[in-house]
Amino acid sequence: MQFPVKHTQLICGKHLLDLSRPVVMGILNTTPDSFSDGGSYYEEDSLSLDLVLRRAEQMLEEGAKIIDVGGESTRPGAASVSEQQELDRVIPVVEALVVKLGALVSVDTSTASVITESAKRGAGLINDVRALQREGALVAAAATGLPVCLMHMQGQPDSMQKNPHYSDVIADVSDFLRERVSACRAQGIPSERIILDPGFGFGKALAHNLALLRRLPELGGLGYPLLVGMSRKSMVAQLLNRPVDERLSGSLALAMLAAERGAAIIRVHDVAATVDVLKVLAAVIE
Ligand code: 9MG
Repeated sequence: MQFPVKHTQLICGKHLLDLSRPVVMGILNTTPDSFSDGGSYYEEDSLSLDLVLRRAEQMLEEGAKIIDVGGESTRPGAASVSEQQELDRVIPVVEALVVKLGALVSVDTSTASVITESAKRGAGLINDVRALQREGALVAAAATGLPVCLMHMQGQPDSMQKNPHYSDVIADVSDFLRERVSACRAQGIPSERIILDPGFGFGKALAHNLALLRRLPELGGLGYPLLVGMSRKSMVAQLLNRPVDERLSGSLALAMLAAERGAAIIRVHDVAATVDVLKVLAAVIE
């Protein structure tokens, strides 16, 4: 087995991201209510840029190549967030990470104004769990010239885990991603700027998640780098029956399996441990 060689370098604004080996994207949620790290950077009910910067710096030192900043919790059942709240949470953080740390920042958003304002502040990647389907998002993303990650989700976060159903999960996810690629191409986003993501845990039962992981190489066959996020998610809980703070080993096993099956970007909370796992994998593969 070899790591996939297509699209090995992604131009992310001022950064060149080498994807010839799987890389780690560190998660930085600026929300008070995300399922794992929600509220971690709040002091007396307000977001502390100091705490955010400290955590981002730690993740970069541990080997993260990208920091994914989000201002909306998309965990199952999460409350929606207003556009202004999202802007207020995300934009100062993007600016601080770019200016103070020189980080490659990915913005986890579906909102057109957040896409536009983040790009102006130096973000290098747009990560949209709604695959640029929200009003204005596709046009806004195309105008930035940045790479986009298009993720599959069945339903919406408030209800997506109620009764997920597929006739063939691989075919359904592939068809959706192909359609979103066409929409991006039609809007002028070149294929070299597209990343795909099956959306583990987004409107999927355990069997769907496992099938997607097992057959990840088929999604890689669509011809775009794959991003995956399984870190500490409920699929780990379903497999191991562990609370959220005891899901490290399960998350690492899933990261390793995804990388071995061709994932190019692994989105995680536990950066140092995941970087170690990927080093071991690289040594075995080559
Ligand atoms: C924001 N977010 C939460 N989970 C995610 C996943 O699995 N993939 C991507 N691209 N983003 C995610």
